[in-house]
Amino acid sequence: MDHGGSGQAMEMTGMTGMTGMTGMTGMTGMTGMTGMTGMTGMTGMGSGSMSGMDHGAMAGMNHGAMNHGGMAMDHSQHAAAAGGLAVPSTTARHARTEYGASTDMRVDMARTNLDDPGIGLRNNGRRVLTLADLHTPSGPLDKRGPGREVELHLTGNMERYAWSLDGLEFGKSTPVHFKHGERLRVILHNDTMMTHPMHLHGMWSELESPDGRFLARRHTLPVQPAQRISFLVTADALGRWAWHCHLMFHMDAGMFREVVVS
Ligand SMILES: [Cu+2]
Repeated sequence: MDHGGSGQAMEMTGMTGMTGMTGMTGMTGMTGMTGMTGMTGMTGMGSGSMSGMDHGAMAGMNHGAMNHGGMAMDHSQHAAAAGGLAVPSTTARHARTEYGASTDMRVDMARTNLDDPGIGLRNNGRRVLTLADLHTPSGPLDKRGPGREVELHLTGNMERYAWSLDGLEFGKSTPVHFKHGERLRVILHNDTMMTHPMHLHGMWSELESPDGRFLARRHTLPVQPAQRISFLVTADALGRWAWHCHLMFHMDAGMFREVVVS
Protein backbone atom coordinates (compact mmCIF):
# COMPACT_ATOMS: atom_id res chain seq x y z
CA MET A 1 0.00 0.00 0.00
CA ASP A 2 1.19 3.46 -0.79
CA HIS A 3 0.00 5.50 2.13
CA GLY A 4 1.48 8.68 0.80
CA GLY A 5 -0.73 8.39 -2.23
CA SER A 6 -3.82 7.36 -0.42
CA GLY A 7 -3.36 10.10 2.13
CA GLN A 8 -3.12 12.65 -0.60
CA ALA A 9 -6.26 11.42 -2.28
CA MET A 10 -8.02 11.43 1.03
CA GLU A 11 -7.00 14.98 1.61
CA MET A 12 -8.55 16.20 -1.61
CA THR A 13 -11.68 14.23 -0.93
CA GLY A 14 -11.92 15.82 2.46
CA MET A 15 -11.60 19.24 0.91
CA THR A 16 -14.58 18.79 -1.32
CA GLY A 17 -16.62 17.50 1.59
CA MET A 18 -16.07 20.72 3.46
CA THR A 19 -17.98 23.05 1.19
CA GLY A 20 -20.70 23.61 3.76
CA MET A 21 -18.32 24.77 6.43
CA THR A 22 -19.28 28.31 7.14
CA GLY A 23 -19.82 27.24 10.72
CA MET A 24 -19.65 24.03 12.60
CA THR A 25 -23.18 23.07 11.65
CA GLY A 26 -23.80 21.18 8.48
CA MET A 27 -20.65 19.07 8.79
CA THR A 28 -22.39 15.89 7.81
CA GLY A 29 -19.36 14.00 6.60
CA MET A 30 -17.25 14.57 9.64
CA THR A 31 -18.28 11.96 12.18
CA GLY A 32 -16.18 11.77 15.25
CA MET A 33 -15.11 15.37 15.08
CA THR A 34 -17.21 16.51 17.97
CA GLY A 35 -14.40 17.62 20.18
CA MET A 36 -12.97 20.42 18.11
CA THR A 37 -12.26 23.71 19.75
CA GLY A 38 -10.58 26.87 18.66
CA MET A 39 -11.88 26.69 15.12
CA THR A 40 -12.48 30.36 14.77
CA GLY A 41 -10.12 30.57 11.85
CA MET A 42 -12.26 28.23 9.81
CA THR A 43 -15.34 30.39 9.41
CA GLY A 44 -14.17 32.02 6.23
CA MET A 45 -13.70 28.76 4.38
CA GLY A 46 -16.32 28.86 1.68
CA SER A 47 -16.22 26.44 -1.18
CA GLY A 48 -14.72 29.05 -3.47
CA SER A 49 -11.59 29.53 -1.46
CA MET A 50 -11.04 25.81 -1.15
CA SER A 51 -11.39 25.07 -4.83
CA GLY A 52 -8.97 27.88 -5.55
CA MET A 53 -6.15 26.33 -3.57
CA ASP A 54 -3.25 25.26 -5.70
CA HIS A 55 -1.54 22.37 -4.01
CA GLY A 56 1.08 22.14 -6.69
CA ALA A 57 2.34 25.62 -5.96
CA MET A 58 2.21 24.98 -2.24
CA ALA A 59 4.65 22.15 -2.54
CA GLY A 60 7.27 24.74 -3.37
CA MET A 61 6.76 26.76 -0.25
CA ASN A 62 9.32 26.20 2.41
CA HIS A 63 7.92 27.11 5.75
CA GLY A 64 10.42 24.85 7.43
CA ALA A 65 13.16 27.31 6.65
CA MET A 66 11.51 30.09 8.60
CA ASN A 67 13.59 30.91 11.59
CA HIS A 68 11.73 32.13 14.59
CA GLY A 69 14.66 32.06 16.94
CA GLY A 70 13.96 31.58 20.58
CA MET A 71 10.89 29.45 20.00
CA ALA A 72 12.59 26.10 20.03
CA MET A 73 10.63 24.88 23.01
CA ASP A 74 9.90 21.21 22.94
CA HIS A 75 6.80 20.12 24.76
CA SER A 76 6.41 16.91 22.86
CA GLN A 77 7.59 14.69 25.65
CA HIS A 78 4.99 14.70 28.35
CA ALA A 79 5.53 12.70 31.44
CA ALA A 80 3.37 9.63 31.44
CA ALA A 81 0.43 9.79 33.77
CA ALA A 82 1.03 8.11 37.06
CA GLY A 83 -0.14 4.55 37.08
CA GLY A 84 -0.17 1.81 34.53
CA LEU A 85 0.77 2.11 30.92
CA ALA A 86 -1.05 -1.03 29.87
CA VAL A 87 -3.47 1.00 27.80
CA PRO A 88 -2.72 4.24 25.98
CA SER A 89 -3.86 7.43 27.65
CA THR A 90 -6.85 9.14 26.09
CA THR A 91 -6.65 12.60 27.59
CA ALA A 92 -5.50 15.22 25.11
CA ARG A 93 -2.41 17.03 26.29
CA HIS A 94 -1.99 20.12 24.15
CA ALA A 95 1.47 21.63 24.35
CA ARG A 96 1.68 25.33 25.14
CA THR A 97 3.29 25.77 21.72
CA GLU A 98 -0.01 24.76 20.11
CA TYR A 99 -1.55 28.07 21.13
CA GLY A 100 -0.08 30.23 18.39
CA ALA A 101 -0.40 31.26 14.78
CA SER A 102 0.72 27.87 13.48
CA THR A 103 -2.33 26.08 14.86
CA ASP A 104 -5.89 26.91 13.89
CA MET A 105 -7.66 24.12 15.76
CA ARG A 106 -7.25 21.60 18.55
CA VAL A 107 -9.14 18.39 19.18
CA ASP A 108 -9.98 17.77 22.84
CA MET A 109 -11.94 14.54 22.42
CA ALA A 110 -10.20 12.55 19.73
CA ARG A 111 -11.58 9.28 18.44
CA THR A 112 -9.43 6.20 18.87
CA ASN A 113 -11.18 3.66 16.63
CA LEU A 114 -9.03 2.29 13.83
CA ASP A 115 -11.78 0.92 11.60
CA ASP A 116 -12.83 4.13 9.88
CA PRO A 117 -12.34 3.91 6.09
CA GLY A 118 -11.95 7.69 6.01
CA ILE A 119 -13.78 10.64 4.54
CA GLY A 120 -15.32 9.79 1.20
CA LEU A 121 -14.86 6.04 1.63
CA ARG A 122 -17.52 5.37 4.25
CA ASN A 123 -20.70 3.41 3.54
CA ASN A 124 -20.32 3.42 -0.19
CA GLY A 125 -20.74 -0.32 -0.74
CA ARG A 126 -17.05 -1.09 -1.01
CA ARG A 127 -14.91 -2.93 1.51
CA VAL A 128 -12.03 -0.66 2.52
CA LEU A 129 -8.90 -1.91 4.26
CA THR A 130 -8.38 -0.05 7.53
CA LEU A 131 -5.72 -0.13 10.24
CA ALA A 132 -8.02 -2.34 12.33
CA ASP A 133 -7.70 -5.08 9.69
CA LEU A 134 -3.91 -5.29 9.95
CA HIS A 135 -2.19 -7.98 11.93
CA THR A 136 1.44 -9.05 11.93
CA PRO A 137 1.24 -12.81 12.71
CA SER A 138 4.65 -13.05 14.38
CA GLY A 139 3.69 -10.51 17.05
CA PRO A 140 5.77 -7.64 18.43
CA LEU A 141 9.55 -7.69 18.11
CA ASP A 142 9.88 -6.75 21.75
CA LYS A 143 7.62 -8.22 24.43
CA ARG A 144 8.25 -5.44 26.91
CA GLY A 145 5.54 -2.96 27.70
CA PRO A 146 6.20 0.75 27.33
CA GLY A 147 8.25 2.50 29.99
CA ARG A 148 6.73 5.88 29.13
CA GLU A 149 4.52 7.74 26.70
CA VAL A 150 5.52 10.41 24.22
CA GLU A 151 2.56 12.36 22.89
CA LEU A 152 2.94 14.40 19.73
CA HIS A 153 0.17 16.42 18.12
CA LEU A 154 -0.21 16.85 14.39
CA THR A 155 -0.99 20.52 13.91
CA GLY A 156 -1.56 23.05 11.19
CA ASN A 157 -3.08 26.28 10.06
CA MET A 158 -4.94 25.78 6.79
CA GLU A 159 -5.16 29.47 5.91
CA ARG A 160 -1.44 30.00 6.39
CA TYR A 161 -0.73 26.56 4.93
CA ALA A 162 1.56 25.81 7.85
CA TRP A 163 2.03 22.24 9.05
CA SER A 164 3.82 21.30 12.23
CA LEU A 165 4.06 19.03 15.25
CA ASP A 166 2.86 20.47 18.56
CA GLY A 167 2.53 23.81 16.76
CA LEU A 168 6.25 23.97 15.97
CA GLU A 169 7.46 23.79 12.39
CA PHE A 170 10.70 21.88 11.99
CA GLY A 171 12.83 25.05 12.00
CA LYS A 172 11.49 26.03 15.43
CA SER A 173 11.64 22.57 16.97
CA THR A 174 14.20 20.66 18.97
CA PRO A 175 14.73 16.92 18.58
CA VAL A 176 12.64 14.30 20.34
CA HIS A 177 14.91 12.10 22.44
CA PHE A 178 14.62 8.32 22.75
CA LYS A 179 16.91 6.55 25.19
CA HIS A 180 18.86 3.78 23.51
CA GLY A 181 17.26 0.44 24.19
CA GLU A 182 14.08 1.77 25.78
CA ARG A 183 10.62 0.57 24.86
CA LEU A 184 8.18 3.46 24.69
CA ARG A 185 4.71 4.32 23.52
CA VAL A 186 4.20 7.07 20.98
CA ILE A 187 0.78 8.70 20.75
CA LEU A 188 -0.04 10.68 17.65
CA HIS A 189 -3.02 13.01 18.13
CA ASN A 190 -4.32 14.71 15.00
CA ASP A 191 -5.53 18.26 15.63
CA THR A 192 -6.11 18.96 11.93
CA MET A 193 -8.70 18.16 9.29
CA MET A 194 -6.22 16.27 7.10
CA THR A 195 -4.96 12.71 7.21
CA HIS A 196 -1.22 12.61 7.88
CA PRO A 197 0.75 9.44 7.04
CA MET A 198 3.49 9.64 9.65
CA HIS A 199 6.82 7.94 9.01
CA LEU A 200 9.35 7.36 11.77
CA HIS A 201 12.68 6.34 10.25
CA GLY A 202 15.16 3.89 11.72
CA MET A 203 12.85 1.95 14.03
CA TRP A 204 9.63 -0.02 13.73
CA SER A 205 6.30 1.49 14.67
CA GLU A 206 4.29 -1.32 16.29
CA LEU A 207 0.67 -0.25 16.05
CA GLU A 208 -1.59 -1.13 18.96
CA SER A 209 -5.34 -1.12 19.47
CA PRO A 210 -7.02 1.47 21.72
CA ASP A 211 -6.89 -1.13 24.53
CA GLY A 212 -3.18 -1.73 24.11
CA ARG A 213 -3.10 -4.95 22.07
CA PHE A 214 -0.42 -5.39 19.41
CA LEU A 215 -1.75 -5.14 15.86
CA ALA A 216 0.91 -4.63 13.22
CA ARG A 217 4.50 -3.65 12.55
CA ARG A 218 4.69 -0.63 10.29
CA HIS A 219 6.97 2.03 8.85
CA THR A 220 4.27 4.59 8.18
CA LEU A 221 0.96 5.07 9.97
CA PRO A 222 -1.81 7.30 8.62
CA VAL A 223 -3.58 9.38 11.26
CA GLN A 224 -7.04 10.57 10.28
CA PRO A 225 -8.60 13.92 11.23
CA ALA A 226 -9.42 14.12 14.93
CA GLN A 227 -7.94 10.66 15.47
CA ARG A 228 -5.57 9.56 18.21
CA ILE A 229 -3.50 6.44 17.60
CA SER A 230 -0.59 4.86 19.44
CA PHE A 231 2.26 2.51 18.72
CA LEU A 232 5.24 1.08 20.56
CA VAL A 233 8.84 1.65 19.57
CA THR A 234 12.01 -0.08 20.68
CA ALA A 235 14.75 2.51 20.36
CA ASP A 236 17.33 0.05 19.06
CA ALA A 237 18.98 2.27 16.46
CA LEU A 238 21.50 4.83 17.69
CA GLY A 239 21.70 8.13 15.88
CA ARG A 240 19.62 10.86 14.29
CA TRP A 241 16.41 9.95 12.51
CA ALA A 242 13.77 11.71 10.49
CA TRP A 243 10.14 11.66 11.57
CA HIS A 244 7.70 13.33 9.25
CA CYS A 245 4.41 13.42 7.44
CA HIS A 246 4.76 11.58 4.16
CA LEU A 247 2.79 14.15 2.21
CA MET A 248 5.77 16.01 0.85
CA PHE A 249 4.07 19.39 0.86
CA HIS A 250 3.26 18.95 4.56
CA MET A 251 6.81 17.82 5.30
CA ASP A 252 8.24 20.80 3.40
CA ALA A 253 5.94 23.14 5.30
CA GLY A 254 7.31 21.91 8.63
CA MET A 255 5.59 18.70 9.70
CA PHE A 256 8.95 17.11 10.48
CA ARG A 257 10.92 16.31 13.62
CA GLU A 258 14.33 14.94 14.31
CA VAL A 259 14.53 11.96 16.66
CA VAL A 260 17.79 11.36 18.47
CA VAL A 261 18.46 7.93 19.93
CA SER A 262 21.34 8.02 22.42
CU1 LIG B 1 0.50 15.70 6.56
